[in-house]
Amino acid sequence: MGEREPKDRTVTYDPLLELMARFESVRSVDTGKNPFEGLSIEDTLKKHIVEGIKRDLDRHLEEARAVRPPLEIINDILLDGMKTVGELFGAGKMQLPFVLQSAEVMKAAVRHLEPYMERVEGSDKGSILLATVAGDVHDIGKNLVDIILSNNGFRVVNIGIKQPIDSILSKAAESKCEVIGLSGLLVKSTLVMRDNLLVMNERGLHGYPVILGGAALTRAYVEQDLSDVYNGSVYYAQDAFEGLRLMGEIGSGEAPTPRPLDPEAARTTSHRTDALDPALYVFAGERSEVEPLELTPELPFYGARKLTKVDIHEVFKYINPIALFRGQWQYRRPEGMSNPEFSRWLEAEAGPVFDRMKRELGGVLKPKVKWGYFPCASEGNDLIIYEDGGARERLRFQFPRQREGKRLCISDFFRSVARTDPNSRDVVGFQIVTVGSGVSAREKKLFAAGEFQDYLYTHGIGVESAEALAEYWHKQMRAELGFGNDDPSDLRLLFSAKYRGSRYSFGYPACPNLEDQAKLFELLEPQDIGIELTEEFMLYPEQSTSAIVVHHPEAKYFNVR
Ligand code: B1M
Repeated sequence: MGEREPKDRTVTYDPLLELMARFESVRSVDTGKNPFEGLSIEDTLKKHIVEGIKRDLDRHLEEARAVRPPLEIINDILLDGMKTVGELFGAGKMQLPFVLQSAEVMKAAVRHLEPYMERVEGSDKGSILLATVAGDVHDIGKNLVDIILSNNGFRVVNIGIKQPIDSILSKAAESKCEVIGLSGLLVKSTLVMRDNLLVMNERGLHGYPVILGGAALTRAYVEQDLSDVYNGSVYYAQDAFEGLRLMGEIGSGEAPTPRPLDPEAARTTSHRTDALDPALYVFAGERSEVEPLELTPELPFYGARKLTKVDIHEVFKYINPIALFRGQWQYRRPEGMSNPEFSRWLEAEAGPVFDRMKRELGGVLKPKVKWGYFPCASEGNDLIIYEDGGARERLRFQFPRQREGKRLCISDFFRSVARTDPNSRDVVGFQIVTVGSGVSAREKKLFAAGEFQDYLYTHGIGVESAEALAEYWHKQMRAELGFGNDDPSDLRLLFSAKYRGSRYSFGYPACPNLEDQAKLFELLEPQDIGIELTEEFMLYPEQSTSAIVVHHPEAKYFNVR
């Protein structure tokens, strides 16, 4: 991976940057002069860290080593640089990709110094066992936490994804970790975390402080419900930096007590495990006012087809830059910057990275699609899928209905069984797409090599390419169904679903039952394009996604609660 020196890594030049003032006068970018000229060795090394500069790092570390022991270089100089990075990030003055670039330099520096250090027990600021819980395959969130903690002086034992509590506890004991950190993105993972805490109680292991993180968690759930369940201390970390703050506080013996919640906030941040409780869904009763269509599209063909040759550059056109830049790469609009200014900044900063990544990953991503159409009819909340000819039931989906408001349910968009016969069934589409497993292999290598910034960039492109392929193929399906001409000409409008019908993914709020993936597999049999369903109804490769395609013009995203 070629070394890239940063341009201006900060978004604005406001007073907070005075933290970096002593580096300002010698910015490498504009002057072409030696960026370190006139700086003490301490400031030189801090500049390496804060500005993420790898060039000449080894030489400067050797200079420092001539006058200071390596451990002191790490603790007093390099970690101080990382502290500044954390402060800039916390104040919204530095973006995550640049934080990762600083972490890369930190890691490279520690690697350089390690051979000269004796490993002193307890020389780290604290230790944490990190795992993604059983049944959950999400790696990136946990790995970002690993990068931030380990490059800020903590010892991290990262044991990977899908970890049962037994291995979490035995590895924590074996590696003498003080804290346990659990991550998970699935709604189900929040229940697994609860079960894990109960096991720890039972085994008298509540001496471990536990930090929990992941998108399906809420602060209220952790700091109230789980705090009540666990006999020890349990904390919620919204992001890696909150994890860092918590580790600091736990390590310094300040043993923070979870903040008491404002009762109003607790009411509004209700927990999402209700997404798993069938008792909370309405499977019968009053229908919505959606009228199925009198004239439905012709079945384009019956059953499933596959496409194994897709031009990846065509797929790239369907990547939603907002989801990539803000969602995956986590660029944030700094306070005081207007939206148009931020868009321009993003275009200048993230745009070239996007172009580079497209070039580098073009050959790694292997897009493949399986899709199909089936005769169908609704019966209450059920959607019945028929065999070819429409006479015999093949399988049925049972969708939940909104309890309030419009009382929507996916089956309402289809003609009812009472009003159709085998010759006049409605039509439903299904799709499943993948960009293959090559990108995960590449991510692993980048992470292991300490190329953290490219790790984040690569992961983001990988998963957003899968989403883009789904968008692209949904467009083809609208054309096959006969209403492709209704599509907007501006591709960007596709990202806000400005087209006829909708693509609903199982596990998302209108059809939350992840187990329906098994029925989709029965219909599409995507194993021949390399997609497998795990026991927990997740898709392998990770960069895959599936959906039910509904043609009704009123079908739009909705939440079932
Ligand atoms: Co999908 N997906 N997805 N998806 N996806 C989720 C996870 C979902 C929550 C969306 C939703 O319902 N609103 C939902 C799961 C819900 C459930 O459990 N039922 C979901 C679903 C259902 C699915 C599919 C099943 C849909 C389908 O195809 N039928 C499918 C499954 C894919 C598979 O099985 N392989 C699928 C597919 C996809 C894409 C491929 C298109 C894409 C990438 C998925 C991936 O990353 N592997 C995708 C995306 C992008 C998302 C969302 C929108 C974003 C996830 C993400 O990349 N976050 C997600 C909804 C959401 O999170 N808002 C969703 C960025 C990542 C860096 O954040 O891991 O949260 P995160 O880590 C953060 C913090 O949480 C925190 O710090 C990190 C850094 O700041 N943190 C910690 C995490 N762990 C921590 C530990 C700590 C401290 C902090 O201390 C120990």
